[in-house]
Amino acid sequence: SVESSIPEGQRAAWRKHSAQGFTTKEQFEDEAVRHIETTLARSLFNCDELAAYSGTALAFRDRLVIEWNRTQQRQSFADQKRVYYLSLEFLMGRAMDNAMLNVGMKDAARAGLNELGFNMEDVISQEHDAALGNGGLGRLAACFLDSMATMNFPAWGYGLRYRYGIFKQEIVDGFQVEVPDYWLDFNPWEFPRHDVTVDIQFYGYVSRKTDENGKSVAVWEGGEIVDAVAFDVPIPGYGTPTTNNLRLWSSQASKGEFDFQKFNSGNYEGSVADQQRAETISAVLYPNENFETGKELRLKQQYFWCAASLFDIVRRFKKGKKAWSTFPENVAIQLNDTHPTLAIVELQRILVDLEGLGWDEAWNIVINTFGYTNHTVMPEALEKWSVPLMQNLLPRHLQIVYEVNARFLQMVEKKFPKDRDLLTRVSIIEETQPKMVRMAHLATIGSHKVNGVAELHSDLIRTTIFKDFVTIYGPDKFTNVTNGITPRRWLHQANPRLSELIASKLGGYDFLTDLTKLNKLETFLDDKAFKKEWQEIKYANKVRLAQYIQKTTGVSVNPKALFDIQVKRIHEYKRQQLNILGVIHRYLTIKAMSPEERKKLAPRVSIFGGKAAPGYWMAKTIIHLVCAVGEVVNKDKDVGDLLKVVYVEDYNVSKAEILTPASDISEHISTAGTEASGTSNMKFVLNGGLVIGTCDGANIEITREIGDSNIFLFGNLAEDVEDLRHAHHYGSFQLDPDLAKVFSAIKSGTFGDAGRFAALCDSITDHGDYYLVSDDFASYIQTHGLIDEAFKDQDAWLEKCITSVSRMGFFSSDRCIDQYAEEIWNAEPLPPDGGANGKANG
Ligand code: IMP
Ligand code: B1N
Repeated sequence: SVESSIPEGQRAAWRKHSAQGFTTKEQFEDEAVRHIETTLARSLFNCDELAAYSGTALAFRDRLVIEWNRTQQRQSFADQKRVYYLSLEFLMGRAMDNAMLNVGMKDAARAGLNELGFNMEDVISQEHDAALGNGGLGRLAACFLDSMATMNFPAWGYGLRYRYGIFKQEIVDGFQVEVPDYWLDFNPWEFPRHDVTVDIQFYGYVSRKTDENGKSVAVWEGGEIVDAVAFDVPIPGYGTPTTNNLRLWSSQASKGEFDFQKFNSGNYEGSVADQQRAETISAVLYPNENFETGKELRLKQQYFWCAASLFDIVRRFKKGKKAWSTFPENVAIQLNDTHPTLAIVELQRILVDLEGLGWDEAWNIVINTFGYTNHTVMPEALEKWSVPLMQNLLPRHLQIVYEVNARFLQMVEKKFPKDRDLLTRVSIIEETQPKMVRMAHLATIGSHKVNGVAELHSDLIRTTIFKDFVTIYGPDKFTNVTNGITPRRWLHQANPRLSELIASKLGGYDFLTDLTKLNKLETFLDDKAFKKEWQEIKYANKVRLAQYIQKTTGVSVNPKALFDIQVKRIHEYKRQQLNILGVIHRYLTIKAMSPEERKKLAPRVSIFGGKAAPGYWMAKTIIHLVCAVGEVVNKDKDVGDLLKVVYVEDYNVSKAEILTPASDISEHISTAGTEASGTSNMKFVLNGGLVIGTCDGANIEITREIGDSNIFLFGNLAEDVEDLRHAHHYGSFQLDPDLAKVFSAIKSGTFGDAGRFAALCDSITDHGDYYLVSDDFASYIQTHGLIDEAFKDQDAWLEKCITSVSRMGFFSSDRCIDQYAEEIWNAEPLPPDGGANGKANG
C-alpha cells in the first residue's frame, strides 16, 4: 500500500529540499516576517496586531504541517487499527496558543514577537475562536482529539465545516441578541483538499436489479448529488511530534451536476440557486443543546457528513487490500451521541449494495466497528426522525432500517416469546402518527458497546431509556466512561502561573501528561511560601477577570470579594433560575440588615454567562432576569461591594480560559439526574476553585475523589425526583417561604416590569415546578451560608483548594482515551520513532 508518485531516483532530491520549519527564535522571526511580507503582502509600515497574529500563525502552521505529513505517512505505513471519532460538533476554541505550547516554541515566539514590537498576549487574542459546537458535547470532542494526539493514537476526527459556528451573543438592554459568527475570513488552521471530494446522493428511488451472478441487488437512483469537499485541521499532540487530523466536510454544488440545460435555456439564476442550495447543507451549526427539532436540513447535514466520512474510511481501508472480515480489526468508529447514527446504516449499505456482502456477514462487521456514546436521558433531546421524511430523503436507508428492525425484533421474539409490549418498546420504529425512527435504539442495536459519560448517568441509562436493551443483550454491552478534560488547555494554557508553580514543586511538567502526579501536591500543605504564592496567583487571576468585567460591562467589582461563577448554556435543567433567585434572596437579606450586620458579611460577585438557544424563550427570560437584577443591585448604595451581579456576554472557549482560573466558587446545580456529566465542574476544581453542586453527573465522582469536606453539596437526590414531581401534580404544592418572598419582590416590580418574569415564576408556582427549584431552595440558601462562613477562614479555604487540585488526576481526558481504547476500541498507540517525549515544552 506504500506508494509514492515520485520515482525512486528523484526521492533524494525531495528529501534534500524537504521543508523543516523553524527551530530557533531567529528562525521564527525569519519565518513570521517572511509570511507577513510575502504571504500577506504587508510590511513594517502596515503591520498591525492582526497581521502579527497572522504571520505568527502561518509560521507555526508550517511546523504543524510538516509533522502532520510525517505522522500521516507513519500511520499509513503501520498496519495498525485506526480510530475515527464522528462528532457533529468540535468546539476547538483558539488554535495558536495550543500549537505554540505543543510544538514547544512559545517562549521563543514570545521573545521574537517582542523584538518585532508586539506583545504575545495581545497577538494571541486576535484569533477568532473556532466555535463549531454548542457546549460540553462539542468541547469534549475537542479534548479527546488533544488527548488522542498526545497519546499517539492513530485517530482522526470527522465533522462538518460550518460556515457559521455558534452565534455571537450580544446583550442589548438586558436581552440576548444573536449575531452570525462568520469565522472563515482568515483561518490558517485548515487545508482545503479539493482532491478529496465525495459525491453525496439525496432523494431518488430504489429499484431491484439482478447482478452478473444472478443475485438481486438494491439500486438507489435519481435524486440529486452534492459534493463533500474535505478541509483538514492539524491536531498537534503535546510533547510528541504526532500530529493527527480533524477532517471537516464542506458542501458544494456537484461539478457534474451543474444544470447546463437550465443554464443554456437562459435560466442562469436558477442554476445559481441550485448552487446555493447545495452550500446550505454545511452553512450553519444548529444552535440547540440538549434539544432536537427534527428539521430536514439537520438530517441532510447528518447524512452528508456520515456518507462522506464512511466513503473516506472505506477508501483508506481498501488501500490495504485486506479481507472485509478484518474491517473491525482495522477500524473503530465512535459515535458522539446519536447524531452520526446514519453511519451505521451507510456502512451496511456500502457492504451489502456496493460490495456484495451477505446481510449477516455485513451486519457483523458493522456491529463490531461501532461504539455509541450517549450524552443525555432527557426526552426532548433524544433524536427521532419522521419516517416519511427519511423515506423521501434517504429511501434506501429507510429500507435498511426496517430490515435491521425486523431481524432484531425476530431475535427478541425468539428470546422473549409473546411479549408484545417489549417488542413495541424496543422497536426502532415508534408507532405514532407519523411513525418515527428512534435513533438511540438504532445506535444501540448497531454498536458493540454503549457508554454513558459519568457513573450516575451510565446507571440511569441502564435503568431507564435502555432498560429493555439490558434485558435483551445482558449488562456487558453497557458501560461507563466518565468524561475528562485536557490538562494542557485547561491548566497549562489557561492558568500558566499555577501550572508553573505546580511544576516547580513536582520537579517538572510530567503532570501534564500524567495528571495523577498532582497527588504529590498534598505533601506541600505546610509549605507557607507555596501557599502564599498559590493565593497570589488566584488573586491575580481574579484581578484579570475584574479588569475584563470592568472593560466589557462597566461594572467594577472588588477582586477581594468571593467570586461565584456559573457559566454554561442557559437551560432550565441547569437551573440558572435557582442561582438568580438565590441572589435576589441575598439582596433582600442585605437590604433588611443593619449596617453592623452588613459589616460581618463577606462581599460577593455573582457572575453569569452562557448562550440561550434562539428559540428557547424561558432561557432568554432567565438571562433577562439576571441582567435586570444586576441593574438594580449594582447601583444600590446600601449594598455597595457586598453584592455585584454581572452577565458576561458571549461566553465561549477563550472566555472560559479567563473565567475558569478566577473562581472561588462555581455553580453546578442541575436538578439531580439531568446533567449527564458536566465538564466545567472539573475545569474549575483543577484551577483551584471550590464547587457548590447537586448530587448529579460527575459532581458525584468529583466528591468521591476530593472528599466530601471539600465540596458544597445540596439538594434532593436523583432517586427522589420522580416522587417529588408526582407529589407536585397530585398533592398540594407548597412554595418555599423564602422563595415566596423573592417572588413578591419580583412581582412588586423591584426589577422592572414584572410581566416579563411572570412565566418564569409561574413555571414554579403554578406549573408543577418540574426542575424542583422550590424543593431545593432552602438547602441551596443554607449551603451558600456555609460558603460565606468557610470563606472567612482563608487558610482553611486554601487548604481545601490545594487538596482538591491534588486529587483531580482522574479527570484527565487522557484517562478517558485510555479507557475507550482498552474497553471499546481495542486500539493501540503508535509512538513516533525513538519514543514519544523527546522535546522540551515551554
Ligand atoms: P489517506 O489515508 O489516503 O487519506 O492519506 C492521508 C495522508 O496520509 C496522506 O496525505 C499522506 O500524507 C499519508 N499517506 C497516505 N498513504 C500513504 C502511503 O501509502 N505512504 C505514505 N504516506 C501515505
Ligand atoms: O454532553 C456533555 C455532558 O458533560 C453534559 O452533561 C451533557 O448535557 C452534554 C443534542 C446535546 N448532552 N447532550 C447534548 C448537544 C447538542 C444536541 O444537538 C444534545 N449535550 C450534552 C459531554 O458529555
